[in-house]
Amino acid sequence: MSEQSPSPAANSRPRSSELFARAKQHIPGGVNSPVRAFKGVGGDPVFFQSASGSRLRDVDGNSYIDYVGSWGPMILGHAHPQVLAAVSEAAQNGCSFGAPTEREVRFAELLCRRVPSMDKVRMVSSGTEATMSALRVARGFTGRAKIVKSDGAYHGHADSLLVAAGSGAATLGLPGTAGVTEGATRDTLTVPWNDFAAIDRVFAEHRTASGHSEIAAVIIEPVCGNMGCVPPLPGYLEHLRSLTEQNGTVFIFDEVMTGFRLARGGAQQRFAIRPDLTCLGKIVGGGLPAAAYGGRADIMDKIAPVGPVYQAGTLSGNPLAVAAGHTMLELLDDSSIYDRLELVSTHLCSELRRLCHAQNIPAVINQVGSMFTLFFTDQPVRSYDDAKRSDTGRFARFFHGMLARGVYLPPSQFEAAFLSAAHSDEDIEKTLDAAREVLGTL
Ligand code: HOZ
Repeated sequence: MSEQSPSPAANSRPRSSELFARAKQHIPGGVNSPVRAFKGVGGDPVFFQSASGSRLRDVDGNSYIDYVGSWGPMILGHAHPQVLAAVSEAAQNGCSFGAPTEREVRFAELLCRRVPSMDKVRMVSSGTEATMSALRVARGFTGRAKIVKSDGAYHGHADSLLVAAGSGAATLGLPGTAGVTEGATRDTLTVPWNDFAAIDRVFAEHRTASGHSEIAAVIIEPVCGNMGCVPPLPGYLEHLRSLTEQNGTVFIFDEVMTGFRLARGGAQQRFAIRPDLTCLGKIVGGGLPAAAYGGRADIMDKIAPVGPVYQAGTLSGNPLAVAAGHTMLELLDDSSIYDRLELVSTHLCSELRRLCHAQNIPAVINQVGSMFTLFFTDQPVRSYDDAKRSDTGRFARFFHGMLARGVYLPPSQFEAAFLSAAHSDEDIEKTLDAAREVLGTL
């Protein structure tokens, strides 16, 4: 694939627009997942043809430096040759057995070595399944019903979690979701992210007559990525850990985005906090549909067929997905990858900050490792309410200016951008050149 970025004038997308019109005839909204429809920024989505390293190529022949990375999995860049080879080798032996394989055993061993809090792990096919199942086992283990999530956090689209949800629900401004019954969300409690007093209050308010907590689980994204990137305040994760421990509540890290991205062992390694259960997705499948949940053996042993909590899946532990994920995690064993990701992301974000400042454009750039978001606001962004106060119209103009200059950012203010190991210094300089021009027009 050519590494040439097209000039703005050349970056038109008639074929994408034609495909979008056709797609809308037979696919709801023309897309298979809502954020992709560009409702958050306006205009027609880009239809892609191929990808390699840090670059995407669309159906009109335009090339883009990619900061979406398939929403997180492509930490090594697109079409990594070793990952492709592993998938094609696995495919020669059959695409799915619906029965155990040696590959799954080796993968489970690797995951339990790599993720600090993981004694046992169960493979599933999507992040939604991982969080839904983790909550079910937390309820089965504790015998309690209530769960707590943060406003603006997104943990997939299971009914009980579509309350004050981030990601696509935030992009479309949907506070709740039609089709989800009151019964399904009755036991879901929400608190503002990073609000110490609010979580204390929820624990104080939900106790039985004998004083026991009614809360089965607290589920969090240790660094929120679905309201844009919003890190935890110092001490917040520690506070949640000790509160859940005191109350016999299962503490769940949804590391679908942060797992193997923020450190070799995920956010829990980076922040040195041990959750009881961890949900994994995205990188764990190496770009194929795979996810997992795991943690303390005494909790995981409640799952069928050992225990009474039922959970199953025909494609769980799929050999192609496991081959891709295993190869990617082996490649990520090299800590120098994380060192460079940190360095390059920090450089990109501090230069973007400098450019905004030079143009007198109020902006906050939140960054943790290779996850970041630019919010057009003059106030710190520490919660979903803060994120919602940023200038989304300006974000949309910035997004389109960058797109026209060959830089593909997440098409929503409420999604994190991701850097990959394949982004070269030249990619970063081109991105900054584009940003300088676009910011000048805002
Ligand atoms: N909800 C995903 C990111 N937070 C995006 C899904 C997609 O469009 O692929």
